[in-house]
Amino acid sequence: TMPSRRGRRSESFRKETMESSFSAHRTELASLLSRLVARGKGIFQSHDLFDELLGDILGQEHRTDNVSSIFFLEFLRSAKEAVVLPPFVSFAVRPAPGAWEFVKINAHELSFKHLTVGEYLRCKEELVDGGSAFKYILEIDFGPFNTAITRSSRPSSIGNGVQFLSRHMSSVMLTKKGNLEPLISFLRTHSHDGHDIMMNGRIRSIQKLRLALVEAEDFLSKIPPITPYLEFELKLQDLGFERGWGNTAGRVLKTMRFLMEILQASDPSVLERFLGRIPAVFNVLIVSPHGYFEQSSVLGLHDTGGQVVYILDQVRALEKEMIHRIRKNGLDVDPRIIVVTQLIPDARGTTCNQRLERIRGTEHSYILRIPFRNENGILRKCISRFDVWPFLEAFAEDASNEVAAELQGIPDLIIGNCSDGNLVASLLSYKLGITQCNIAHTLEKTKYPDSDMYWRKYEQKYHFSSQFTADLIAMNAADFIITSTYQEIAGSTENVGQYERHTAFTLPGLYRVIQGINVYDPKFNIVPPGADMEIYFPYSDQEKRLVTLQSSIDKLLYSAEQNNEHVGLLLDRCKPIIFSMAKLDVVKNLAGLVECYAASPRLRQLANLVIVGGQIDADDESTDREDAGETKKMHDLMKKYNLEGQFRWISAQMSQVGNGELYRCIADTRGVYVQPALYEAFGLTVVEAMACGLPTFAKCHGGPVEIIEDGVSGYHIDTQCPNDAALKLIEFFQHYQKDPSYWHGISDAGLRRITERYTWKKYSKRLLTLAGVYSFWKHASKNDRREIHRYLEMLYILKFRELAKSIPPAAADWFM
Ligand code: UDP
Ligand code: LCN
Repeated sequence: TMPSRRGRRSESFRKETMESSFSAHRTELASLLSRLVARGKGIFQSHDLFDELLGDILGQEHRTDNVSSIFFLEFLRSAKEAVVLPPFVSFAVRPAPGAWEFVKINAHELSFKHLTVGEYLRCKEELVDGGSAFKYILEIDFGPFNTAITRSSRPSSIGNGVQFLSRHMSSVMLTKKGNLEPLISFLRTHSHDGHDIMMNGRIRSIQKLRLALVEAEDFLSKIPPITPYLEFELKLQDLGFERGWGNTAGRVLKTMRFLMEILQASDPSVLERFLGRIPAVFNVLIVSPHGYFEQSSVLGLHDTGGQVVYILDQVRALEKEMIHRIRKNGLDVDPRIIVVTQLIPDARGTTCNQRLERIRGTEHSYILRIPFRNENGILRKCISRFDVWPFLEAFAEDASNEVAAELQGIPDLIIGNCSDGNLVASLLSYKLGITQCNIAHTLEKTKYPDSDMYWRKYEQKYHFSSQFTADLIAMNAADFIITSTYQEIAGSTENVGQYERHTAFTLPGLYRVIQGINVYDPKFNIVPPGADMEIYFPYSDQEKRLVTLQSSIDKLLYSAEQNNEHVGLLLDRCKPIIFSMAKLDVVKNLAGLVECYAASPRLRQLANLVIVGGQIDADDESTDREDAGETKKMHDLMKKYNLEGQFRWISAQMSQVGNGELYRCIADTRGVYVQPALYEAFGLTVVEAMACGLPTFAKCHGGPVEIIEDGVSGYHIDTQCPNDAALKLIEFFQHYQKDPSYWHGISDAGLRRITERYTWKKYSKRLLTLAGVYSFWKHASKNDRREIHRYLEMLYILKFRELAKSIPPAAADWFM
């Protein structure tokens, strides 16, 4: 699914090739265009194009025999979108991830011309406003700011920005004299709590540094490598070095040799290792403003899912790795991690009304809560993630003060989460000058098709104009962005990536984005998370199994009682269970799975279905506008299909430890996990289920595609097409009935996949290395970044603020 190395631009749609290929295929082209035009004005996505129109054209094998035919097919395959304004059809074609071209064809004459991005977006605008709006609309273009680095153009290089950046930095250091200066000044600025680390004032020039390194090397190579730092601290101080190079003579020597190598002839991999090794990060600030954020009773509440789990696991792993590194650097410093989130006075039984909360499993990490406020006072309640925009600026301001007081200093790294967290991170990073990392588990624009073009339609409910503007600002402000998968950045050969969807788009009447982001930007890095192996361990690990929880899990699954926590009944305990767990929102599509199961008599014969998610008896306050509809849908489906005896719906389960055992109990029935989401950027439950040894089925587009190898460590299903999913499940269970070892084969392979790739230890090592490299890059490119920061400031103040202001305030009695 990851695009191959094979030439990217080679198949670019040049005019001559296009002319000859179109004229060789006039009939097909004419038929395609007339069918599109017959549908009238509108916009069509590639799946509509393929499924209904192109299938028969593409199906004809014999056409692939010459160059123009190959080209024609390639054109059709890479057409992702068509805007029909009869008699014209304008196509957005994507020969490779991140590479877009636009062609407008007259359906009658079959004449065509290439369009610029702006012209193509104009066509979309015409669809919306009938061409009546002003011709001159604000165009936003980040392209001109990012010219300093020549980028790779191989799709396979996307998501490995750090490698590319190190190469760029070392070649610059080699070619231009004086370019080592930034490295020296970077090392010299290192301090902690007012004490110098790495170097003191004695080393003023590169010349001096070289000499000092030679002398230190000479000295260190003569003493035993295990000699502790304290024993030679004074000697090194004399030469101009301070603590931070290592805790023993051997380690100091190694770090110094890396630097000597860089000074002589800089090799990118050495530079990356050196920068990842030196102590750069002591204090980390993680920002996650919206929703309930706490440790025991919020999972499965609306807007609250993977992000909370992800951050808590991330903090634990990061703290451990930071302590480890700091000790090895020979420093006696405790790292601190602070997660800032909203303080919610009406906490509804959670701890979200406490200002400070220690994070379990850590020594020095806290949740710090700060209320949302405006001129009416402090907001008492938790509001939807779609409504937070007007509160964020004041939140950032308060956070900067409170964090400074907590830390008695400023953080070295700030990590934003989701659109709102990343915006706050951008404001703080700008104000404090600290390295900014963005994480956006799912960008909303991808979840709601055409939500950019038809933003007005969604505005009242979702305020996407604020959100998309915030996203643009944050992704351009970030020093680096980490994603869980390749798909998140640049999709695949067939599908458009989440960030890629921000390359060019239009919000008609508001502004038009010519270049929002470039997926080849070296700021992108793939760093996949893991699952906590203490909680999600395999069902077969009998000694570790939580026997004490099993009787309550048994009741949860099978008791006859019908209440707030569970409805429906499983009569045949011998059947395997099809299991799924998620928030009950539209995108997670739990109801879709229920319907898929309900509509297949054969599947109902073979297995039971268990769903965990949402509130069964939802009251108005605990659900948001979207979840309420899903709750009703679930109840309706149960009635419509009469699922009694085969289906159990269990409300959201808050205990991770309990859920771990639940996955394993499902595995005991030789069941499976199904992740039916319509769109999934990553899917922590997929990793959890696989880590517990459950064969897992998940969507064939999006993040899970990279986690699961289809047919080997699990299965890809098309969740848009319930029939496909049902058939694959039926096949699996039939296969298993004939050959019980089949289940074990998939289960074992899934488990192996997780332990090889998806662990928090790997994650935190990588993240800290990135923090080192990008901090240096931020330092070295400070002057070049001034222009883009001014541009961002303008976008923030002139656009974002106005948009956020227009969001109707929460009810007045929600304030205190
Ligand atoms: N989860 C849970 N109880 C529930 C629903 C979900 O504990 O009732 C947990 C689940 O185990 C997983 C997280 O919430 O750790 C959901 O993460 P995922 O990435 O699957 O989805 P998200 O909600 O973040 O989109
Ligand atoms: C984190 C996720 O993974 C998304 O699925 C959620 O929608 C988002 O947070 C909002 O809470």
